[in-house]
Amino acid sequence: MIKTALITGATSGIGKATAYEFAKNGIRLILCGRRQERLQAIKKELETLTEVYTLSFDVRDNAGVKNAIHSLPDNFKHIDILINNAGNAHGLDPIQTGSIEDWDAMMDINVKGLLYVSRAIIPQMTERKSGHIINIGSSAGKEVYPKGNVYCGSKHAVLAITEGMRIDLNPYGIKVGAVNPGLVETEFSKVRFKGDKIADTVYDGFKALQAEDIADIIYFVISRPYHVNIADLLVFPTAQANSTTVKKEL
Ligand code: NDP
Ligand code: 8X3
Repeated sequence: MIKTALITGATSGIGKATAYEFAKNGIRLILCGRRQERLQAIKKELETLTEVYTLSFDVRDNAGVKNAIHSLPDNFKHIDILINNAGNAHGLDPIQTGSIEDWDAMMDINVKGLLYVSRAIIPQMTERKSGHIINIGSSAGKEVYPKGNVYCGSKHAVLAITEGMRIDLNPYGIKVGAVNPGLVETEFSKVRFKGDKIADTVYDGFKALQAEDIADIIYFVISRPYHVNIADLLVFPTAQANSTTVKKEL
């Protein structure tokens, strides 16, 4: 039977690459993000491969999230796979000078947004006693690095919430896991550094992970047999040993 996946943050980077990978494999798609034009363009490209529906909402807006999920047409209402991917780092500052606006964005999007989307979808999974949820964490959810404070906090929260989901949803046979990448070359650094030119140098001197590498892994995770749940996966580019050790050739 054809499965349906809802991907948040599908307008760019890891979410977009996952949409392409899933489409190649015939998975019906619900693509989410704030940038409507991008969603439409991706839908147009992928519609030759699979059925695609787009939902434009900000994950920070719980009412908007609920309305969007509620508005799904019948043929997209049954969600088998949820990829909680929307998120970003905002800023890289020591705690004493950090921006409250950046902190709010990271906690509201990476943590609360993930919760809002999950809360809107999980009840249909518990009712059917089936489903698969993948939360995109980060190596920043496993170790804290200088000036990473609140972003690392948000991703540590994602890991704790993933574990909590896995425990609570265990009686329902729902799979829950986290995929935690190190450095991936996406629009992530442009958002983190707000377009500052330092954003263009983050991936210089080494081969960073590409969004497609993570999409491959996500497809691998969702295509295992039912009895296999990849609960927690950490992936670095070969040049990276941990958050602060990256072999660069400049
Ligand atoms: P991108 O900046 O390329 O993509 C981020 C996606 O999140 C966009 O599609 C964006 O869509 C969406 N998004 C951001 N804020 C909101 C919001 N308020 N409401 C709805 N959607 C939102 O970054 P990545 O692909 O790299 O990041 C994806 C995930 O991977 C994030 O959770 C990130 O923390 C994680 N990650 C990234 C790593 C990296 O090095 N790049 C490493 C480890 C983890 P739109 O703006 O259209 O709403
Ligand atoms: C993204 C990886 O090292 O920029 O989550 O925090 S890092």
